[in-house]
Amino acid sequence: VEVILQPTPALTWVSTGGILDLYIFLGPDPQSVIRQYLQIIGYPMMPPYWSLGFHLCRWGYTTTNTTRKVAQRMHDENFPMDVQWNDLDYANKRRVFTFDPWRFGDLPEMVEEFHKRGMKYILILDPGISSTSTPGTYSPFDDGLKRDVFIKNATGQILIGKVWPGPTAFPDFTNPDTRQWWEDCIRDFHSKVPVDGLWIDMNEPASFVQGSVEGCPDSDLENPPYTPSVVGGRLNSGTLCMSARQKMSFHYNLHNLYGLTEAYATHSALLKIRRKRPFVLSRSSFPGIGRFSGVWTGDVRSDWEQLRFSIPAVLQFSLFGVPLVGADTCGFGGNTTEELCVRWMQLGAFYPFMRNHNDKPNAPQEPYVFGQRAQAAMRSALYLRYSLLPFLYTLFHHAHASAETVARPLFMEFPNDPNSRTIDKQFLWGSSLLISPVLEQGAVELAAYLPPATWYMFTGFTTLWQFLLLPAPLDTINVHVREGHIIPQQEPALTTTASRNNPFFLIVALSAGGWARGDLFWDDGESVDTFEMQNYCYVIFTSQVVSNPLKLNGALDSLVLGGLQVFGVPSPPRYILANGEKVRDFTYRTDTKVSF
Ligand code: MIG
Repeated sequence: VEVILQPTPALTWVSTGGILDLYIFLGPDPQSVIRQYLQIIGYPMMPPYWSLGFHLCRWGYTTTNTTRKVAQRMHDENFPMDVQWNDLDYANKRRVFTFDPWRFGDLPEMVEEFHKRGMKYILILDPGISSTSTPGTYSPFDDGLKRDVFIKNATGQILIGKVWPGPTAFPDFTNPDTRQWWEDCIRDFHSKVPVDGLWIDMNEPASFVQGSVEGCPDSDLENPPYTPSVVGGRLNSGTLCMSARQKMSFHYNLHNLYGLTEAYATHSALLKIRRKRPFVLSRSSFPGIGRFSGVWTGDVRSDWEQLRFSIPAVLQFSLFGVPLVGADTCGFGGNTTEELCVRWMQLGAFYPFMRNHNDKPNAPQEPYVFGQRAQAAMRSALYLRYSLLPFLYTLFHHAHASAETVARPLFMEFPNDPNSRTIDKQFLWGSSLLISPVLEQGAVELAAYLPPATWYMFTGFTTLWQFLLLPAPLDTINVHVREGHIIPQQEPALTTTASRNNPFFLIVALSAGGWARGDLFWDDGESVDTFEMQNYCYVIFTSQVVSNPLKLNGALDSLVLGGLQVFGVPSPPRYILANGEKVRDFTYRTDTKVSF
């Protein structure tokens, strides 16, 4: 079905037949619509805590030593980073489940080194399995043949397309035998290279030839009575023949499910092999994929327009039940500029998933390649993100448990405010943090909108509901806290492995009535189903009382509250008590009404 949104406003539906089920979610409010939708397609998975840290990748880290040096430079220059990635460079002749014996011969050792330093490692998997290696030398194909896991063409032979390794067969993930074979391939590889997650690319599925190396038969499935305006003009352009056969049906019926079925197989495999919360990142997506995977927005260009478009892209995936989403910071295609990269790292610090990734021919864009001023701006954006990770993680818990959104459009939170409806240059984290990034080249101030509430800057200064100009020099991303909310933070560190042991801090943003509320979900960050198995802590903070933990399983042991700031205290407090004792060490500022 093709659905076209008309300006009238109206929807045009074009279908060439089949059964059409329509679901209508009545809300009444936007958050309820999303929950009703996710009740059908599934609530999102809980991501591992480390996956909310910073990820660094590029196509073109051509050896283990180059890759090591990148991570080392990040560390030496004090940039927080949890995960080092490799693109196709690692693979032997670009074949998945192998690694290049010369350039990546010590890949297993490199991964162990990262692990020792509290970091994680991820690499790319393409679905295409090379079909032209000498028999007996590439077991994913040999074994796949034996187990009959590949998609067939209309006459029943294995369909061969072309991707990075040359001619390739495509696993049929609708076949349970394929999922078992895929798990075995991942298990075997993981026993040598203990990856922490997998990046599944090219899973539209993409192919460099039309349909197959032999083309496609002339049939109704390849040439239906109506073809929507797809890239290349034909349904089989840049992908497989529509008449290809999968276990469940023709590829025509399953094409859009390829990424979803691969994400499901990859998630299940990682779960069985690692027995920890899986991390999968997929390029192709379909409703329901948020149960298994995060998504990135593909090959964005390094330009200001794509920076701007990334906000609606991220917000849409929030609505689709894929809260773990982001665009490649600084842009993937083409050379970035220092200013663009700073602004993109600042915005990226508020993507739920934050990865800097770059295409092979381009100038480098790791934070440390830029001038000191740009580096300082990126470093502070990363530290800000890391300090807010307990809050972000708690939002992910609410997404997982109650279908709330993490990155949230303003209209969801302020459905009755007409101004909020059209805003796509700002967004919220949950209901309480408003992010107003710079999206224009050369800008040092920003026309922003504050929806109906009192908003606090991190300095404690307040602003009210209005359109306004915010100062935004290169080192600044504007973030406001909404009155009535308490934000849990933690002292940042260079990895989440380290930051998770640091003291917590609270920002208490009082409402005019003098109240505020917030919460913290905390667990070991990587065990499976901690919420479902009641293996977590949940603390509610209110402006009057920090509650005893509602649920306590030991994960909070040895964690300390290092301090708190209260915004909006109308007059200087006479004294402050902590556990019944007077606190000596506090200050009050008359200008900002901040007490800490
Ligand atoms: O045809 O693996 O979107 O992130 O770096 C390009 C190489 C294949 C596309 C992905 C991009 C990745 C690249 N891949």
